[in-house]
Amino acid sequence: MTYTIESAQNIFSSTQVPSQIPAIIALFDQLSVDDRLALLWYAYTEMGKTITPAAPGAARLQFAERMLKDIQQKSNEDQMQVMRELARRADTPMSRTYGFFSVNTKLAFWYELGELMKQGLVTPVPTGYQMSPGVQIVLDAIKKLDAGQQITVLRNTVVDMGFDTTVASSSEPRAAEPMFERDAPAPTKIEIAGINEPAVSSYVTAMNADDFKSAVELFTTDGALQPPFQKPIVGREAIAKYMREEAQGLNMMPQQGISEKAPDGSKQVKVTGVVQTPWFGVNVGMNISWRFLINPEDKIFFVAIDMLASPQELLNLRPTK
Ligand code: ECH
Repeated sequence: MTYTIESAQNIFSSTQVPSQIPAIIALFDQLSVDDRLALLWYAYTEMGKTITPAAPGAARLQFAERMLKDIQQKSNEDQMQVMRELARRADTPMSRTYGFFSVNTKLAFWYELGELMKQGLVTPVPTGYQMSPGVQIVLDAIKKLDAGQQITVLRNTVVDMGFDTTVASSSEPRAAEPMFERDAPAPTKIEIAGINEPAVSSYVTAMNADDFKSAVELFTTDGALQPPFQKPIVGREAIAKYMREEAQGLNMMPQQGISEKAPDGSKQVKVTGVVQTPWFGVNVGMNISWRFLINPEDKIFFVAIDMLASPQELLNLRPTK
């Protein structure tokens, strides 16, 4: 059997329940810039009643520090202006700088601004701001999501802000990613009910140890990893770079799975379980699935990571035919 990344993207697709997250982000994108910023402030303060992210620490802020200082020195109106430029992805020096930040630096930047807002040093909403009805609709939709999905919505909106540097010339190098330090060891004993696949258990063990070198060696050289709501990242080098930037400090707790063998010896494996991000630690468990396509030589050709629509979906492990 020959498989392509395109065909691999569709494995177990009949067992997938569409996530509400893209629809909510689409509604969010239709709001005005001021409404978008206000909505994020309301959603974040509302969420803060039950969960708050871990303070990012000085190392993580080194790339954002200059910009945060500049913003603090501005008038309230000018502070709002910078935030509006970020939210509408404008081509301005600050919005470009932000665009080159890694995902975690973007999150750390907003975390810090959020703290300054709580202290009254940066203004969260423009003076005289009137909320449009659309804000309430999106806010209500976000409130209905579980915590794992709520932080995904926040994360995705933060990632989308700033000038889109993928279209910019790459003369400015993307900021290197400072490490997330684990404060507690990740789970080491990996037992997945219904699954006995060395490639899968080795993958989870390596990821939980932040051993990305070993993790990528489990992939074929043309293998791909597809993060939630993203296109596949192809090739070991690109996957390793992505993992160093975005997978540090994750706790992966796969619970159960289903494996189907094809006549050529390749296997399709779907595993469901819970992942914790170092931003929220044990306080937020994200229900996810991994869909693996493993070749006859036990190498990972493709893995897609999907956010599940509900905890019930963890047990949704029907065979594909
Ligand atoms: C304020 C108002 C103005 C506007 C803004 C504000 C601040 C917002 C802030 C938001 C902070 C949000 C945070 C969100 C963190 C989310 C983290 C998530 C992580 C998910 C990771 C997953 C990993 C999956 C993977 C697996 C693999 O096997 C391979 C790798 C990988 C309020 C100021 C904006 C401060 C901190 C959702 C699912 C399992 C694909 C990585």
